[in-house]
Amino acid sequence: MNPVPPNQQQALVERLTKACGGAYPPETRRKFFLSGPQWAAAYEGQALFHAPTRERVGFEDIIRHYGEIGIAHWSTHDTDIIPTRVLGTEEQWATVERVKKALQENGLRCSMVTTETFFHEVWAAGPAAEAPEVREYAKYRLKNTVKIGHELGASYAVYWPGSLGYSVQGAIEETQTLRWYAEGLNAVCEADIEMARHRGRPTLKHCLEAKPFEPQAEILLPTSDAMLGFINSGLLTHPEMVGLNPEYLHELMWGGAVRATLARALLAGKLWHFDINDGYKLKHDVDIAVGLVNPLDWLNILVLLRSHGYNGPFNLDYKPPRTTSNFGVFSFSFPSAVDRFITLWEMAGEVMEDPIIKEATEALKAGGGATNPHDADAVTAANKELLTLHELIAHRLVQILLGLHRGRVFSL
Ligand code: GLT
Ligand code: MN
Ligand code: MN
Repeated sequence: MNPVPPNQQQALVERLTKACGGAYPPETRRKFFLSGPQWAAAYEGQALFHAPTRERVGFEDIIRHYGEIGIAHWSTHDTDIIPTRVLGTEEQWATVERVKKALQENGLRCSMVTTETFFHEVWAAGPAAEAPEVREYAKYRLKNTVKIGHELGASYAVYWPGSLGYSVQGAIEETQTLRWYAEGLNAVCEADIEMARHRGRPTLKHCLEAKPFEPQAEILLPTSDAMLGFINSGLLTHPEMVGLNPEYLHELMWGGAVRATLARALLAGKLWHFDINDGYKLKHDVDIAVGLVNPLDWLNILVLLRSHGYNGPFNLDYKPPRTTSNFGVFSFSFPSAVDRFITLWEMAGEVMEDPIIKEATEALKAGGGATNPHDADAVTAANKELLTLHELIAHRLVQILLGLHRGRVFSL
């Protein structure tokens, strides 16, 4: 192939994107409770060892692009849109007005707001540091975010306590730090009750997001399960207002089975918000777009969520790779992430209706029939042949994923 000069590269990407096919129209995409984070689209490709590869993009452009793609909701950190030094000032409210206008003009709604409690140097010792002034400042920041959330019509607030931990042992006392962290959450929940009453709106759903490592070396609430324990520890004055925002990759990072994490959150009635992406077990937070690494796992997860009627947001918390250009972020990366999600969602519906999986599942549940329940050998013999259906179900799921159940074959 001849070299492709720079002025022909976008056209090539567009042509190949079209050739890929499988794109849903924006109207279809809008039917899903998908949200596009401000920070995901604004990510410039930088990392500890990486310089940025993309130019800065502001919220007005991002919201416009999301609108064109058909991503119906938008989420943001306070400092994604408002510099730290002007938080709480008139300038903040002027920016909030601009956000409202952009959302309205492009047919989007703000679903979630989150407080940045990890980037600025004020959080060097975390959001629940020893110094009372840091903790007061944290409370102020949380309340201010919720205020912005109400103003923008959001229903969810997310908290990612990635800086709640330590890098050197013994420097902090864990129980004390967790108590202080709970005080921050209590303050924001109590303030939210007042704000909601004042505005005649429901309180926000306050969702904790876990990540097992990064940026602290050791993290006090590293998993969604740890957070469930924390919510029920008795430290929170309003545990009913606090739930979870698990992130797919964050649960995979510690080696967990994400579907099982979600199942535990569902049973606890705390699966309120879900950050969707992909990546690898026991690696750092690579935030790859949904379905690019573990499509079979994703299919299974969506079967679980669909069968339990999960109706919260699916937040596209991934980072377009640093090899993707500014143009590629909106022309290819976001649309293709959304479309893979929709395809997997529809496949999950097909799995739920599949007559083979249905019959196999029912047969397994029916067992082999009456036998002496105190006799291990008799119980084993009663359903021995049925158990082959476990592997058959797994095979059928892969068939559905690969389209083999519709006659797609190779070299037959
Ligand atoms: C940060 C983190 C994400 C969280 C964001 C919410 S911040 O980008 O890596 O997983 O969802 O605060
Ligand atoms: Mn996340
Ligand atoms: Mn992540």
